[in-house]
Amino acid sequence: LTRTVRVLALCAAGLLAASGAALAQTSAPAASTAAVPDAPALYQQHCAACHAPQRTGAMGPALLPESLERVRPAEVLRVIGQGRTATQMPGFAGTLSAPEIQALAQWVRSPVQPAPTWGDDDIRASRVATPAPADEPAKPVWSADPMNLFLVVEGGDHHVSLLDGDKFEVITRFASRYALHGGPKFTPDGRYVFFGSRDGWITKYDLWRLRVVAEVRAGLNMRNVAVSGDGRWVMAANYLPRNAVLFDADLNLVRNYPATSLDGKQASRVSAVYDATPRRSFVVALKDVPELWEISYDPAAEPIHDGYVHDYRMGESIAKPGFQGVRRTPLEEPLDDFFFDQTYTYVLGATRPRQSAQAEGATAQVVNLNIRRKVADLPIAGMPHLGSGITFAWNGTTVLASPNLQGSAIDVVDMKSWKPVRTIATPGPGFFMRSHENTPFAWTDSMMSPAGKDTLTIIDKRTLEVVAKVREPGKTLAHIEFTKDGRYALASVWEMDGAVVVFDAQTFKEVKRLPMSKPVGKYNVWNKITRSEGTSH
Ligand code: DHE
Repeated sequence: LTRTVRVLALCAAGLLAASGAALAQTSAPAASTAAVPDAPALYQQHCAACHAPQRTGAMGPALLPESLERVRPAEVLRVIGQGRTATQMPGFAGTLSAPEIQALAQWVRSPVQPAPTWGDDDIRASRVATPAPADEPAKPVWSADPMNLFLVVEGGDHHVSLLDGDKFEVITRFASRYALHGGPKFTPDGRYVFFGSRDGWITKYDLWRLRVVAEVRAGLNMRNVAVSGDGRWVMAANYLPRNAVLFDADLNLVRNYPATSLDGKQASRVSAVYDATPRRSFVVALKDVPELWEISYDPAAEPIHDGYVHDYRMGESIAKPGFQGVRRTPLEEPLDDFFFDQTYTYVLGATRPRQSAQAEGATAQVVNLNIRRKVADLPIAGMPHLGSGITFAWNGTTVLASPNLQGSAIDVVDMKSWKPVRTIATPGPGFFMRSHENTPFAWTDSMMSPAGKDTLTIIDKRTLEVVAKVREPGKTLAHIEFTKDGRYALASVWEMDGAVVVFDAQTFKEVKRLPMSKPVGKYNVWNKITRSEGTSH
């Protein structure tokens, strides 16, 4: 776990990079002779103008313990002292003494007192919308296959590139909110996309007109967003505040769901929310409370009151919670990262080791959403990254293949018996795995390992054997996504001066390379909206 955390911290380095932010400079250097630097006063004097008085972020990113969790202390010191190039975050080494910088770096990791809040009024006040003029034609301003577009999230300088997936050319590149995380989510027609940032911003972007349509800040520290299969609803999962928030498709607040246990006594961070289109619901995992939530957006679903209530009219195996009501599935252990089978009956979830527990290893579990209980334990050692898993047909059954954040392996599990069928060795722990219906191969990275981070391992889905490796020596090579037809696999050179590399999915040869600034992820419109079995949804 320590190594995992260290690598994640490396990935996240630069949280202080204030995109578009300028820290307030004062003309007089603060006294460097003070015995104990007054960090709160220094913060208000030098940082509050951009990062907000309560450190919740404004033009600059939030500086809360939750936001800084994944940034190394040395990096915080470096950014305060030297600033960040290509942003408006200046260096303070000439203004503040070393002990003052040290004190500030330490203090921004302490909880804000009183704890910052982000209520319904804050959410509503943060919303900005720029709808399309009524006389503007509703058609793309570019010529390309609208179903074979890729969005590439470039974490290096917080931009997004829109890529023509046939010509592999950039159609446009635009600035994003600071530190997007999780996959952008598309409306079912592929026209609009919603991005979520770690600081809680949701951005709705019109891919046809190449414009931001609306933005809202859903929370102070967010995990991800989901868009309903009918394109009418957007839900955000937050760590801070501890809630899930429902919006309409124009990002107007609809309902705020505090993530509390049924008795109201325990509040939980929300790990993630996903859309379950065939069920017409959102499924929400709570990190600290052993419950899995399902919230229906089916207008035909009658409202029920919250709780562990069975609908006796339909028997126990009811699938539909009431419209916008919370149906809770009680669990033994909270779920973190999770994944659905292709029918959306089962949730396969990983349980992260508790911080207090001594490397007991993660367990993974299978929950049947219809009967609303756990039906199996998945015997996977290490830390399976189920959210990045894929499914495919093998040997008369359907299997799940999942990367493992701790083990140097891909775990393959039979989805009928829920038994492991193979452990495929890789050069190191990996984060992402991808395939496509039209290719016999699955690709995975080993980006969590210093030795294997430059290698993609290609596995034959028919034999479950490794058939090839693709390398980018000394660099991090990770995160794959296929074109609409499955003919090409696009991978990221995850460096500041990185690239998206296009590989022929049959020969594994490079066919094109597009320079990008740390392209953390890429997302194909068609594969996402059709819920391809080879990619995340
Ligand atoms: Fe992610 C997706 C959780 C760290 C890059 N990551 C997700 C999702 C979850 C998740 C639940 C699915 C959301 C979705 O797509 O809607 N990620 C976590 C963690 O719990 C973890 C391990 C620690 C944390 O503090 O968040 C974590 N993630 C990272 C990183 O360090 C990565 C590598 C770099 C970064 O930018 O933060 C990272 N996560 C990603 C990416 C996706 C993602 C690129 C989307 C993958 C996709 O193809 O759909």
